[in-house]
Parts: sequence; structure tokens; C-alpha cells
Amino acid sequence: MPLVCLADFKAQAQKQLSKISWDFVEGEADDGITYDDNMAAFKRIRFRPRFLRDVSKVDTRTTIQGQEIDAPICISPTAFHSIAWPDGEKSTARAAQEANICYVIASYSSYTLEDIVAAAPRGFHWFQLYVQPDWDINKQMIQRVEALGFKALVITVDVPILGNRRGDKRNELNLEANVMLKDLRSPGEKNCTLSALTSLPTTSLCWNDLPLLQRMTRLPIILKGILTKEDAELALKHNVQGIIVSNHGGRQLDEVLASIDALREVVATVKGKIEVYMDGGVRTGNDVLKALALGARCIFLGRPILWGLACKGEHGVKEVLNILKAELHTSMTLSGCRSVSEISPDLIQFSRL
Ligand code: HO6
Repeated sequence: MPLVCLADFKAQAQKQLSKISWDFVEGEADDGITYDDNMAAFKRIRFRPRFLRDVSKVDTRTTIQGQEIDAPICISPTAFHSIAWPDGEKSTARAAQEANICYVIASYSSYTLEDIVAAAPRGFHWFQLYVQPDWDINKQMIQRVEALGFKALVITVDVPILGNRRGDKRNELNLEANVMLKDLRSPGEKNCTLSALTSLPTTSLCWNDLPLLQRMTRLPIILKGILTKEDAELALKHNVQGIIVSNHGGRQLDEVLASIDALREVVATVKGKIEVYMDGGVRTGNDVLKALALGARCIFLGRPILWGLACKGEHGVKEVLNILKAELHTSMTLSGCRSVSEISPDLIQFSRL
């Protein structure tokens, strides 16, 4: 049977992966309240479609940070893609390049940045940086990604420590103690992006460190993991170029707002001064349409990319991206939006929220 939606890929991926790998990818923190709510919150939103608008031509293209993408559907950073497929991030990068969308390559990748970029030399890449206590390492990393043609730095702000994942504990999977665990090892032994790193980033990272980072690079800086108006205001004050509203797929602090619910507060605060993106719970074209209507410039996918990899490698990722883009095209057509710029808050039934 063909896999026709992201849920099909999820079900098939679970059959492909070992229990320890599957549980790591699922990886919800604590009771999984936010993990569930990321999806459920989308399903509480209803549309107000418009008709008789000549939807014979519908265009899903847009731009992020000035660069064109074929659809507002990009790839969030997730660790160790070789868990799901031997070629790992190289396959992800090829699929992203073919889809002409942005791929945020993770600090904890199974291949070196050089290998990943060589696999997709014309790809549109951002780099997810976990700021390290050692600023020499940060500087080296930034120089490396600039030389490799990355277009932005994504600073993950919601991981002073790793969240509490019960599944990994039951499986006695201890990433902090051993990043190169057998089940997580890529084919080439020394292939970790940050092979020097055996621990997570610094607990002491704070707003005052941002100017230091900004002096080190010409690249735009995007903060990933902002959930409140207070932090959105600080982000503006610190002159960052973008915000990804995210709760890390419900893997960090449990019982925070669903991403799509937090998006509203952040968008209202930012008032169009910088681009706002979101990830968390996007599974259908309707979800993408809702996120855009509520002010996201684009959405990012985490787990669905790993499902694509687990099922069919590069082609699986390409299919996941194609399915979601086709669903978005259908949703736009059925709701009377001919272009991404025509997607507005009027599309949402606010009295229900
Ligand atoms: C180490 N987010 O699983 S996994 C420990 N950022 O959500 S990193 C944990 C990881 C990678 C390396 C990770 C996640 C996540 C040392």
C-alpha cells in the first residue's frame, strides 16, 4: 500500500526502527502533555474559507530571510539522522535540495558538515548551533559554517539541560554519557559533527551572550524555542533576525503551551518587525495553512523527516515534503488562497480559540 499521508509514514517508521531508536525519536518529556497538545491544538482551530476567487493557479512559494523556497515547509534540526537511515543527514540534505526548501542542520549530526554540504552543494542550509561554554569552539564552528555557505545561525534556547524522557530512561539510553552509542553510531566512526563534544550545551547561556555571538558572525541569528511575549520582546531588543516558536516537539519542559497556541502571543508582540516561524505538531497541509494564517512565515518539520528517512531514506524525505506541499496546495485552493501572501488571520475562526 502506498504511504499517502504523514501518519502513514509514522506507522511504517515504527515498524522499521528498533524499539530504542523509535523511543528516542518519539522522546516526549514527562507525561507527554505538550507532545500531545502540539497536535491536538491544531485540531481545535477551524477555518473561514472564501469562495469564487478563481483558484486555477495556486502558488506555495515564499521567502525566508530573503531567500525563495518552493513551499513554507522546511526541516527543523534533529539529532543523529543515521539512527533512521545509514546515509543520515546526507540523504536529508539531498531531499531538501531537490524540494528547494531550507534544511536546518543540527549540531548533533551523524556526518560532518563538510560531508552533508558536499552531498547537496546547492542546498539552502541554516546551522543549528548549541552555544558551548568554550567560546573558541563557538568561533571555530561559526567560521566553518560561514565558509560552507550556510545562510543563518539557529540558536536553540530551550535546552540548558535535556528534558526528562522516560522512554530513554527505561531503555537505559544515556546520550549525555555516550553520544557514540552503538545504536546511534553512523557508518564512519568519527563522523560526528562536533566530535569533541560529549555533553550538551551550557546551562549558563544568557541574553548577554548574544552580542558576543553577533560580533562573531555576519549571518542572521534566529532564536529557536521562544514561547512568550516577554522573551519575544527581549529577542527584538537584542536585534535577532528571526524567532522559531517551538517547544522542542514536547521533548523539553512538559506542560508548556502547544507551539501553535504560543505562536499567537509571539506574533502579536513582534508585529512584523522580524520573521516568526514555528515547529511542533505539523502533520497536514491544513496545519501548515493554520500556522501561516496565524502569522508564521513558514513551518519546520522534526519527527516526520525521520519517519521519511526510516521508511525510504532520501526518497522518503522527499515524499514527506511532497505530500505536505500537495496537501497545502489543496488546502489553499479549497480556502481561496492563491498565494502565501493571501493567507491571513481572516482564515481563522477566532471566537473558538
Ligand atoms: C547529547 N535536542 O533529543 S539529543 C545528548 N537537542 O531533543 S540535542 C542528547 C542529544 C544529543 C547529544 C538532543 C535533542 C533531543 C550529548
